[in-house]
Amino acid sequence: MAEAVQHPIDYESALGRDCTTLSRHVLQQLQSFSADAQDLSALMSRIALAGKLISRHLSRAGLMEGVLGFTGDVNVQGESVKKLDVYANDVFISVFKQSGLVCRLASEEMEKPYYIPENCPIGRYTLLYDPIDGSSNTDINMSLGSIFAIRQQEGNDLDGEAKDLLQLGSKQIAAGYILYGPSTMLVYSIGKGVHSFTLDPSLGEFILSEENIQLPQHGSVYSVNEGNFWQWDESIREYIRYVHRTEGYTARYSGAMVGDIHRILVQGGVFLYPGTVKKPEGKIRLLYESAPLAFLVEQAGGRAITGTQDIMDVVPEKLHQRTPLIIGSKDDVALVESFIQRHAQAQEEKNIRAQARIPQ
Ligand code: AFP
Repeated sequence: MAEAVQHPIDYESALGRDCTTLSRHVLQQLQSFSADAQDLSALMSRIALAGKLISRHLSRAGLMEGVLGFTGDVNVQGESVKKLDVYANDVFISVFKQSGLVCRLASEEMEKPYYIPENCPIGRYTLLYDPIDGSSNTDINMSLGSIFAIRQQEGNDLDGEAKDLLQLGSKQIAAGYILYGPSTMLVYSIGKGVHSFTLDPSLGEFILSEENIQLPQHGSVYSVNEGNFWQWDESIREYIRYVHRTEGYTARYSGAMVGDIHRILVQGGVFLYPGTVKKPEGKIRLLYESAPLAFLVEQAGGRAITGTQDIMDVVPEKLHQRTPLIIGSKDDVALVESFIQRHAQAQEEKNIRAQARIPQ
């Protein structure tokens, strides 16, 4: 009888991989144990803890009373608040209590920034976050996300207006998202590439899955809510007509941007949420949705624009500001942009002719 072939197990690399936790990864990237590096590692660990708590809650949501559905309140954006929005918002606040790290948090669910007074004498950071991205998916057991960004707090914000947050996306120290899908993943960047981690429930740890993710230059996916077609600018409608009649494009839209962006990060393509007649600035919030995702996607070699400007160059005027968003593979974003530019140019020529009374 033939002897069974022995496959040597490479314990060293298997263990190395299993042991690369998020906090260790941050320190490895910074190649330092300085106070700043320790802070960043601790910040990411707390965000990971929030992700684990929310993930656990979501996985049991259908088994518990009073977890799903609406609270009956309307948030600062005029949207009906879901019970899971409130839960997830509070989770992020609680994990930073007595951390000495984050003095202030700002989220979609809170009109004004939330202060944790005991942290403020030494807490140098602000956490901006969307606790549950894709709320409409909560009651149907579909993928959801959380989006986060960390910025340095500048000054003591004596008037409580958080004006120091009204700055460029390049002021973000770290950004990322947590995807609650078939498995829970955390994807982050501290400005040194984009890295993904998967929650191992048996260990209760996020373990490194992929380092230095590179977004393909082009992908077949376009991700947009086509129900808004007649509310878009003609340039966006022209782009969509183009992908409809061109071979090689396919539509994917989940209702939770984090899931759609994750697909694009891995496989390439473009996500769009343009302005509409009802919402000329679109739906996506700049400080805790567009800017963190733009930071991440640019770090992975992609692009993010409003249509006329890079998202990272937009200076916010207010905390809950919205922006149109076109984000993803460089070539695909450039294609959408070319439709916008061509349309703007044609419009300009038309105006000049009209002013000069030249027949159209
Ligand atoms: P919420 O975070 O308020 O649930 O909004 C989710 C979101 O901003 C984004 O994740 C989705 O892609 C988009 O809204 C879906 O909105 P539409 O239903 O208007 O397409």
